[in-house]
Amino acid sequence: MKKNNGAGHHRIFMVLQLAILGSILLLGGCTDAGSLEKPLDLSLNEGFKDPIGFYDDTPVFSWKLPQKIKVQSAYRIVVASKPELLPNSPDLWDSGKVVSDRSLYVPYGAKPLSSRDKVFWQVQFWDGNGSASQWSDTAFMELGLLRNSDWGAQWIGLDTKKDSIKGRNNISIHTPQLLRKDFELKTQVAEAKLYVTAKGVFTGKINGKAISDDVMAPGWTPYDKRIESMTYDVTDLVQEGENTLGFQLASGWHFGRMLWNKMIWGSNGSPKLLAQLKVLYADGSVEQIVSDGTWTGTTKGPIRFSEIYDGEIYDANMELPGWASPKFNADNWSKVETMPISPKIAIVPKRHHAVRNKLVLPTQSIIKPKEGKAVIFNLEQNMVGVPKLRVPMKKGDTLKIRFSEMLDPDGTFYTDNYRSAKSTDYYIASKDGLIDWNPTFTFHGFQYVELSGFDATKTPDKDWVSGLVQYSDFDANGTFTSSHDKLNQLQNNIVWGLRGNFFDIPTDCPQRDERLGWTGDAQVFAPTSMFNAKVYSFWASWLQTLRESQFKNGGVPFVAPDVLKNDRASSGWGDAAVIIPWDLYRRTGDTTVLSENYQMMKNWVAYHETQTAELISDMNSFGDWLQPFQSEDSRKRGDTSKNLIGTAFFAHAANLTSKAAEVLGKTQEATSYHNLYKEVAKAFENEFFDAEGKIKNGTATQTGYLLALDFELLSDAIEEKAKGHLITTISEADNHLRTGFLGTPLLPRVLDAMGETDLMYGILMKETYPSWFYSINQGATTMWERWNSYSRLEGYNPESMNSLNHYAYGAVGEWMYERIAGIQPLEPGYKKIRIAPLPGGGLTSAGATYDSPYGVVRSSWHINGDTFYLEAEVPSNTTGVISIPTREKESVLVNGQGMEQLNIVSSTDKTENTLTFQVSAGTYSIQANLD
Ligand code: RAM
Repeated sequence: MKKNNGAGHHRIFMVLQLAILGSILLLGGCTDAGSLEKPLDLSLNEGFKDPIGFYDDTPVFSWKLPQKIKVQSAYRIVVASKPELLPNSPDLWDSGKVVSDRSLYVPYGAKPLSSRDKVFWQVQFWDGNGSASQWSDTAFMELGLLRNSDWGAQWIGLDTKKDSIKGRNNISIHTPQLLRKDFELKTQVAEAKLYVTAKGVFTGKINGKAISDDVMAPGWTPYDKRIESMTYDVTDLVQEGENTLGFQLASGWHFGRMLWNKMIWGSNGSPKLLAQLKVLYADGSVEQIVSDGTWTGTTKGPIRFSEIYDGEIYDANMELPGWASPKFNADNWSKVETMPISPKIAIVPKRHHAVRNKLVLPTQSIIKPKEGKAVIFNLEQNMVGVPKLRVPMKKGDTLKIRFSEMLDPDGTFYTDNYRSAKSTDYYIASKDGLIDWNPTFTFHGFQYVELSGFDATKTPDKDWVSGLVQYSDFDANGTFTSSHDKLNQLQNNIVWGLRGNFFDIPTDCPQRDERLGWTGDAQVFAPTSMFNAKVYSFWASWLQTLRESQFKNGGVPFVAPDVLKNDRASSGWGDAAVIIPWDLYRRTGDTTVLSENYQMMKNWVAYHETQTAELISDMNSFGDWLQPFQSEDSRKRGDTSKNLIGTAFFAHAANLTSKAAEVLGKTQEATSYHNLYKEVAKAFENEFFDAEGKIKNGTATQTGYLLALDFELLSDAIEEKAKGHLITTISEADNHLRTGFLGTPLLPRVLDAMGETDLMYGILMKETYPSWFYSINQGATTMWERWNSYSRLEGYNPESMNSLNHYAYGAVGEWMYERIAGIQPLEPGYKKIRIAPLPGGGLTSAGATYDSPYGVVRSSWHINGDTFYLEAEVPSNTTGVISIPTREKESVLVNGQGMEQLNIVSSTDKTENTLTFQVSAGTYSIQANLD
């Protein structure tokens, strides 16, 4: 398939340059290891370490320098087909010694690799004095099946459509199926790799043992264009002699009733599996077992029903012991139907990590309602995933498992906000005693689990229920703490909002009959997510989905994958197509994310233009979605004019596209997009701002001013005046925010840039509605969709569109890291870092750690009396600019020494009362008198 759009060309060009440079600089036969400590943390592309089933045949290489090293002056990468060839005889690629401080995203400089290739690599660097390091440990990667033609298998499955149940809107609900195949392996096996995917979702076993812990694999992509495959190393599961492959297959997203009961991809046919097991024998011969017409299947397994929104039904009486092992009698199983692989749908390796069980939350307390036999288990944390049950039951009884995010004041379940999602599981017991179970092909958003139907002679125990927290398999990337409990709770809620909504794709909510990749939500939350978790590959993958979902006319759908299929776009939502690539580039320094998405960015700007008359936009918009105190007729879209919003985003999109063009070396395009930005900005100012800097032709909202100021759309004189009006709109709101989805992330950025940080602290720490702490005061353990989703006084928001796990307002996390703690990139990828903490809001301490592409950045401060203390860490191969809140240069000590002694040149900013100085990589203990 045509991969990565423009990225290929860009890379090939750079590769050539590097190859030439490399060969000039290669010192003959110089593979000598130096004495400096070796480079660490070798990774590929968006942070993959020793991946198998990798997706990219021309990867980019990254490494980190040991902490002591300040800068890199040169590097050398060697790549070979066998580890023993390294480092001296790399048969695939030798970059040669390249004089460069680049330690991230260095393109592979040889011809593209092929499907299944396994390659090994090492890297060595030279420091600022020209001393060489030892060679790194050997890292590797193995490619998955990159092309449809790599598959010898066929799609297989039972025709479950013919006896499917008809659900809402006459949608077919398919019974999950089991598929199996017995096979012989003739001699000792050296290695076995399983390549597998599904139209639907699957779990697999070999000889009775699970092939992986992945949940809901292969995940969710635009299935009419691309289906991702998984690669598993199953060497330890196969054996000489008899073997069995067994799979469970269910509808998942592919055959699910997506939003408001639409069947998008699965209206024809039934779920299907595609599997290919490649066995390498010890004697060097190869054998493949593929999914084909020789497999058999049954729908008579224990999972009777599975649906993402509605839940799962499991009948233990129908368990088939040994079904995925040899010697099982499958005589009454049916032959599967087969379907060839279509050339129109690319089957490619998954390009980020599948969902997994990431955490286990225990029950904290048990509630017994006054009436009825149900018992409620409270995890005291709103989460996403499935319950893990160890419950005593009586043979033949049905355990009913219900979920809710919060309770009604009378202690009963609040489930109005699940809307039509039944979100209920059932387990039918086959014997007396403890059952051990969790659902497989559904997930829920919940804090409370209600059980009924258990053995009533037993007293409910907390051990009966715990929560398996499921999200895409990434690690944490940063930490934020402060001296303020509610601020810490807010950080916690932001992280839980992230965990709850990074379920293979970025979703708006995880619990109701929606759970879709809303583009607007994604664009506001992406920066904060990058601080908190290693989600670069997650986003890069979703951007591919976004590219594939873009309409021919450049419009970008409301949600991606696009299940609405209405060819409609919204300003502020479709802008995810430009904002996210640019932000990812800023955070990582990886130009690939720009080259991959540049065409999409251009197309989106072109679409903006089609929605304008004389550069003023009339694009449809969800507006400043869910703005508090909006007028009655705003239809949730807030009071900011949609024309103002559309025009502002048009200008901003042109501006970011211009910046991307510049990075990619497309100078002419950079100029023309820049000119477009300026022209639109001018039109914007004329249309929406009067000579006094006040909004005209629409309601003067906080968000209207924020868009104009953050996107830099006003001329200097008008801008100054507009700032004053912004402050007025805030003070008229008693220093509360009045922003919805679009305005909220801009509020801290703009007030900070204006030097109004005290005001921003005030807004952040407001306890009353609307504010962040308000939801915390009402008991929130996650971010909520609305500023007033629930209040202890008034109960739930009467609207059923009321998710209690919605990350959008968590966008303030960016400011918490960047300014309260004080870690910001000054150059893409944190090559140059600003450490500028901002004491305020009565905080006596705050701090963050952030694992940047170059290594850990730390900024942690506290105040003791009149003295300010800062611990700062600037990673190797970067430089830092530190700003501290003092003007008393003489009072400053850096690692115990005065600045004069250290020869540190500093500058003072009188308006901000800060002292600023440059540092090289290292750790710094700083203290200073506060002004
Ligand atoms: C609802 C959700 C979602 C938002 C759209 C416009 O579906 O609130 O987060 O983006 O509306």
